This record gives sequence, structure tokens and C-alpha cells, in this order.
Amino acid sequence: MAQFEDIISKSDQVDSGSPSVYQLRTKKQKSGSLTLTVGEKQETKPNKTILLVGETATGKSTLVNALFNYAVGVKFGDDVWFQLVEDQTGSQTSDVIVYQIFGFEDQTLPFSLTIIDTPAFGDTQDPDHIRTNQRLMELFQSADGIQEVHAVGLVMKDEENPVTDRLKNIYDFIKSQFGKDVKKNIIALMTNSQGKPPRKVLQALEAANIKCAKNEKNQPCIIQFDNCQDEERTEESELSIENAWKVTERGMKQFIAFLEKSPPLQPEVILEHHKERIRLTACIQNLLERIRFTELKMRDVERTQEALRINNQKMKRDKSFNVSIPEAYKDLQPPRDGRCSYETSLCCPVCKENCHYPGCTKALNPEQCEVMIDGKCTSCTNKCPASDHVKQNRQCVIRTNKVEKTKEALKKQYKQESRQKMKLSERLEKEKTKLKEGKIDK
Ligand SMILES: Nc1nc2c(ncn2[C@@H]2O[C@H](COP(=O)(O)OP(=O)(O)OP(=O)(O)O)[C@@H](O)[C@H]2O)c(=O)[nH]1
Ligand SMILES: [Mg+2]
Ligand SMILES: [Zn+2]
Ligand SMILES: [Zn+2]
Ligand SMILES: [Zn+2]
Repeated sequence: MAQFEDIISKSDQVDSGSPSVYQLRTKKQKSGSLTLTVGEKQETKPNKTILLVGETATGKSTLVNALFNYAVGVKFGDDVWFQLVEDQTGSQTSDVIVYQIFGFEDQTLPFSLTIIDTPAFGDTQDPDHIRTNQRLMELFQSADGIQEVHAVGLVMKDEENPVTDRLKNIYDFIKSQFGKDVKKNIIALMTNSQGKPPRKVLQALEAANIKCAKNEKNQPCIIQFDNCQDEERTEESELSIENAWKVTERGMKQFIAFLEKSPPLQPEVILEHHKERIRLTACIQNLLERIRFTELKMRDVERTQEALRINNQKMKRDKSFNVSIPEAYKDLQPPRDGRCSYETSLCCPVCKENCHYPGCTKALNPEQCEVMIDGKCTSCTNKCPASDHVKQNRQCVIRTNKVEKTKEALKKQYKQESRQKMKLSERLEKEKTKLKEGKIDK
């Protein structure tokens, strides 16, 4: 084991059995996501980045360990195993963690590795889903974050139904974030595999319309592993564990070959694509609210006309006669549904509109919100400057009231605009035309 002396000196033994298991001591850094580093980065050496996603307990974190052991050249006969992932004993990963493996280039791999381990997400009802999405985006957007990704591994168990709805959601998320070219970088990573031809998985991927990179046979890239290398070796288990090693070793060779030739996904592509998508969604949402408000205003005018028609005589006789009229108006208030802080809104008090709601994560700094282009909002009616927007946890809500009004009050409400005298009925018609043309009062 002389060849591992150096690594062992940087580890703590956690199991003295067969194999001996060592937990690596890593350098930890937290800026947004946690980064665990082994070895020193050398700028001149190439690096490959792998993003691992998939359902819970499919073996993402275990695969991180397997990749490390492969990178440092651990073989079945060495009877040793290294753990890079901490607290591995059956625990779920709860946040995005970045592992960096430096200093073993030219041993088994021609490059250093960056591996992004993610918690299970894809359940869109689960708040953790949004948090993980958010974390990943931060990681790709920050200057000291991930610069490029070479492989997105969809990790799944080699079992009856490996492709679930949640996996499909994860796949859709990945596609929406990285653009359609991402399929050149997506590979299926099967764990718990005995290495048999993966026909069922091929069918399941096809049925779910999940598109992966193609191998030289023009088949979707499916790579198999069986990562149980840390299991205690006994006379009974030895044979099956050795077979598992063979499956994983073949998988690793294929995986490394894939990494060598896969084109890197650049962060700019990811960033711009993602930002534009968020911006458009926000603008559409804003527009829908404006349309709803216009429709309500239109209803108000029509009800007013109706009330005047019915009560015309009474109102002429009695100046203090009231008609009951609905009135739509806008209000800025804290969100009623108690959404989490990362679901804050960005609103414009000038236009009284939600410019980015829900899901504005940049609300604390309106200049950075996706709806701003060159410091101006692309969402609200007046396209107000970023500085006009409010960053608090507030949202614009449309409300309706019933108000009692005399004819005089109505005249005041729909006031003369030009010097040309107009009857109230004419003014109401004019208001309807304005609403139809999209000129809305705040
Ligand atoms: N036999 C076998 N067991 C595996 C394999 N991959 C993972 N396991 C076991 O499956 C369990 C779950 O593995 P994890 O690596 O924690 O799964 P995960 O995908 O990281 O799960 P989350 O962090 O909850 O998303 C662990 O007990 C692993 O030892 C494999 O290929 N073969
Ligand atoms: Mg995990
Ligand atoms: Zn925003
Ligand atoms: Zn705005
Ligand atoms: Zn505005």
C-alpha cells in the first residue's frame, strides 16, 4: 500500500476491516455552495467538471467516492477504500456540494476532476426543489463558481422503473437551464448494475423522451456501475464484490473516454439563456395581471353605465342619490401566502405592478434583477428605472370594492380631459375606448 501512503497521511481510518476504509480530510470553503478540495490546483493542467443529478438514494454521493478511488488508482487487490464524501453512512445529501480532486493527474486520468454532488430534487411541490435549482444557478453564475460542465450524469438505479416523473422533472430543469445543446453532455449513469445490456433502460429513456449523448454505435450513452466497494469482504461476498469492481472499472473507462471528448458547456450560454427565460416569464406574468386589471376596469365602467341608465330619473331629481358601483384598484402589500424569502417579488410603486413575481431572487438589488436591461425595467407599463423599484417582500394585489357614488362623484371620477365639454355618458364611452387601446389608469 506504499503507493497510497501520501493519501493515507491525509486521511483518518474509519474501518480497519477488509477493505480498510479511510476518510479524507479536505479543505473546505463556503461561498454559496460548499466546496471540498483535495490537493492543489495547477493552472496548467486540464480539468473536467461532472454534474451529478438524480433521485434520492440512487448513488450520486457513492459515485463521487468511486470516482475519487478510480482517479487515485485504487484496485480491488489493494483492499483499501477512500471516502471523500463525509457522513456517508446512509445519509441524504442536503445541499449542493462541489468536490475538487487535484494532484492525481497523469495517474489514471489525464485531468483533474470537479464533481458537483446534488441533493435529490425534481419534486416540484417540495421547497427543497426550488432551493437546489437556485443553488445550482448561483454556482454557474458567480465569477468564482463553475466555469464549464463536461458531463451531466443522470444517476439512476438499474432496476425495474429507473425513469420516474421526478427524474423527468430534473431532466427538464437541466434542459431549461442549459439549452437544448446540453444533450451532447448528458449521460445515463446506472448504479447497482450487474453489467448486463441495459435494454430496459434504453426503452425507458426513449419512452420518457430523455435525450442523451450518443456513443460510437449511435446508441444513448448508458454507463454502468456497481459501487459497493466498501462492503466487508467475506468468503461469501468476495466473488460478487470482485464482479462489482469489474462492472465499475469498465464503467469508469467509458466515463473517462466520454469526458475526454465531450464539448464543454460554457457558463455564458447557461447564464444568458437562463436570464432571458426568467425575464420573459416575468414580463408575461406582469402582462397577464395588467390584462386582468383592464378587464376589471372595463367591467366597472360598464356597471356605471348600467347604473346610470337604470337610475337616470332618480339621480336627476335627487342630487344625493347613490348608486353602488364596483371599483377595481391596486394595492402594495406583503404577500399573503407567506412565501419563503427566496420567493420575494420585485415591484414598481410608480406603476403599482409586480415586475418580477414570483421568484425574484435578486429583489434585494433591483439593478441585478433579470427584468432590467441597461438599468431600466422591461416589465412594468412605464419601463421605470431600476432605482424606482422596491426590494421589500411586497407584492401588488388587485382588489375590488363596492362604492356608493352620487352623480357628482362620478363626474369627478371621470373628469373632463379637454376643454370640449362632454356629458358623463360620453366620458364613459371614451374611457372604454382608452381601456381597449391599453391605456390603463393606475
Ligand atoms: N450495491 C450498490 N449499492 C449502492 C450503489 N450506489 C449506491 N449504493 C448504496 O445506496 C445507498 C444510497 O447511496 P447514496 O450515494 O447516498 O445516494 P444519493 O444518490 O447520494 O442519495 P441522496 O443524497 O439522498 O440524493 C448507500 O447505502 C450506498 O451504499 C451501487 O452501485 N451498488
Ligand atoms: Mg447524496
Ligand atoms: Zn428578478
Ligand atoms: Zn418595473
Ligand atoms: Zn414601473
